[in-house]
Amino acid sequence: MSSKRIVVDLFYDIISPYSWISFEVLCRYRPEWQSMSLRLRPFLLGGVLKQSGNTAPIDVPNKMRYMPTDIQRLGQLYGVPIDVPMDFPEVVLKKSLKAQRFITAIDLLTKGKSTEDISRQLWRRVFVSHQDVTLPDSLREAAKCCPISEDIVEKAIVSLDQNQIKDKLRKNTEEALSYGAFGAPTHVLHLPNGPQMVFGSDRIDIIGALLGEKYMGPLLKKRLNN
Ligand code: GSH
Repeated sequence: MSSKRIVVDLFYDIISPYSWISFEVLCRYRPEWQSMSLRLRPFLLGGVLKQSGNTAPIDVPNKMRYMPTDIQRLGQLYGVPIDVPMDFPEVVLKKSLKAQRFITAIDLLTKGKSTEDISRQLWRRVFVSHQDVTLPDSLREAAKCCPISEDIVEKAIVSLDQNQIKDKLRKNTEEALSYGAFGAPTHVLHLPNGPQMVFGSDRIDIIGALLGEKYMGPLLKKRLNN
């Protein structure tokens, strides 16, 4: 493999608990997988499901009943403190549009420096402390837990309905769709022989294999060679 790093786009939405799992595992592997250049790409899961013709999990009652248990199990196995809220269907219906636009704005305003922090704090609000992520004050609260200046936060809040942010989020969503996205998390590996799309937080081992890197489990436990 050449020494040039391979861009791995993680397209995610904070309404998707599976995206949080992928995000945390890939952030853990970022210093370990030297060939990977991880790019965090907020998109709109609702748009992806609709435009790909997929059925939203919320429209499949058995899936919605199964998901909390699956997520709880995965959270423990992957070391991510997810606790699916009892009113998850209502939370999904409230949508993640403002939160995703806020991440997009923070990403642009901090040139990517605070994208990881703000995304994690918004996931924590939905899946740990079960708090709102739709109102400006909720977004401000999330940002208080990150090293982001108040000035930047206010600029981001003001820009939530501006075309630059709306367009950027739409472009991310369209780009993911163009690589074949139908849900979240969607990963796109920009390999020398062409892009490869990988769906799901349960495919990190496949991502490692495609990059030619060693996967040592979700908790990145290094095994001793014997
Ligand atoms: N097996 C995947 C994983 O473990 O990550 C499931 C991911 C998943 O169900 N994601 C939801 C989705 O996009 C959003 S939270 N579902 C669409 C589908 O599965 O077709």
